[in-house]
Amino acid sequence: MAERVVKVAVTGAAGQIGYSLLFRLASGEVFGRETSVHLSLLELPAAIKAAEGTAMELEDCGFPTLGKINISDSAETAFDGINWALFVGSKPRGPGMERNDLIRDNGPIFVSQGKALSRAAKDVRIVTVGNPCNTNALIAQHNCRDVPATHFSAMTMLDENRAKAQLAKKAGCNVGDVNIAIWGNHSSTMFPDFENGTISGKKITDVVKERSWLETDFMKTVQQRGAAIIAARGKSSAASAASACIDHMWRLMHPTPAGKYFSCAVPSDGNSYGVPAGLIFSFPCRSHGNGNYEIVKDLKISDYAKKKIDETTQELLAEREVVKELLIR
Ligand code: NAX
Repeated sequence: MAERVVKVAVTGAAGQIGYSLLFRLASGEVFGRETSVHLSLLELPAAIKAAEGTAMELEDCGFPTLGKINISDSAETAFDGINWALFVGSKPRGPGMERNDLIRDNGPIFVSQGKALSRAAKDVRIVTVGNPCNTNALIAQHNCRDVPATHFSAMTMLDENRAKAQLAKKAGCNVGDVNIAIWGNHSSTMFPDFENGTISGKKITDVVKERSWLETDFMKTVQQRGAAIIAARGKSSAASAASACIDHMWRLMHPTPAGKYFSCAVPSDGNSYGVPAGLIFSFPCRSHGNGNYEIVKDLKISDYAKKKIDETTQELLAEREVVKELLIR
C-alpha cells in the first residue's frame, strides 16, 4: 500500500504528449512504488470526453500506484493542492503562422493558468512543455505571485536527450556515458554545449575529434530534430517529449551524480554567464534531489560558445518584448 501522496496536474491531458506522459506518471516510475499518484487532467471543454477515455485506460492498466483521477476544464479546480503542474496544453503552430503569432496566441493561456495556480496551490513545481515553452513559463511565473519564481521551469531535456543520442551514435558509446547541457531557448537557436560536455569523463571534443561535424551536422540535427520528426511522422514528437518530461522531473528529485549536470530552463539569477535576470533560460543545472536546483557556475565559455549563447539570449529577449504586457509580477 502506497504511503505518500503526490498530486500532479497535466494540462492538455488529452493531447498526444498527455497520452504518453500520464501512463508513465501513474506507473510509479517517477515517484516510486511507495507513492500514490493522484492525477488531475485539465482540458478544454471540447476535449473532456477524450480525457475521460484516457482516464478509463489509466484505470485499466491496474497500476497499484495510481490514486484518484480528476478531470476538469477549470484550471483552479484542476490545480487544487497539487505538487506538480505540467503545463503541456497549448495551441499548436498552424500552417504559415509566425512564431510571434504563436507566442501572442498562447500567452493568455499561461496568464490564466498562472493566476489559477497562484490561488490553488502553494507547494508546487512547474514544468512547462507547451511551446514556446521558455516564454510561456515566464508568463505563467509572472502571473503566479504566491509561488517562488525558482519553482518554475521549462523543458529542454528533450533537446539534451537528442544531443546525447547523436553523440553516442557518433562515438559508439552508450547514451548514459554522455554528459551535455543545452543553453538558452527551446528553439532552433539553442546551443548544445559540446565544448564543456563529456563522454565517459573525457571532453567530447577529445572523443569526437571532427570539430566540423560538431559545429555543423550535430548542431543542425539537434536544433532541427523537431521539424525532422514532423516531416517523417506527420505529427510532432510525443513519446520522446513525454519521456523527457519524466527525465526532467526525475533529475530535479534525485541528487545529480558527481561530475554531471542536466539541462533545465529556469529563471536566470542575473549572475550566470551574462544572461539577463529573470529570463527563463536553459542552463546546466545540478540538483540536491529535493526538487531544487542550482545553476552550474564554473564552466569555461569560449568565444564560439559566447556567440551562440548571445544569439539565443537575444531571441528570448525579443520574445519577452512581444509578451511584455502579460508580465505583471
Ligand atoms: P496536442 O495538440 O496533441 O495536444 C494539446 C492539448 O492541449 C489538446 O488536447 C488541447 O485540447 C489542449 N489544450 C489547448 N489549450 C488548452 C488550455 N487552455 N487548457 C487546457 N488544455 C488545452 O499537442 P501535443 O503534441 O501534446 O503538444 C503539446 C505542446 O507541447 C505543444 O505546444 C508542442 O509544441 C509542445 N512540445 C514541446 C516540446 C518541448 O521539448 N518543450 C517538444 C514536443 C512538443 O512539440
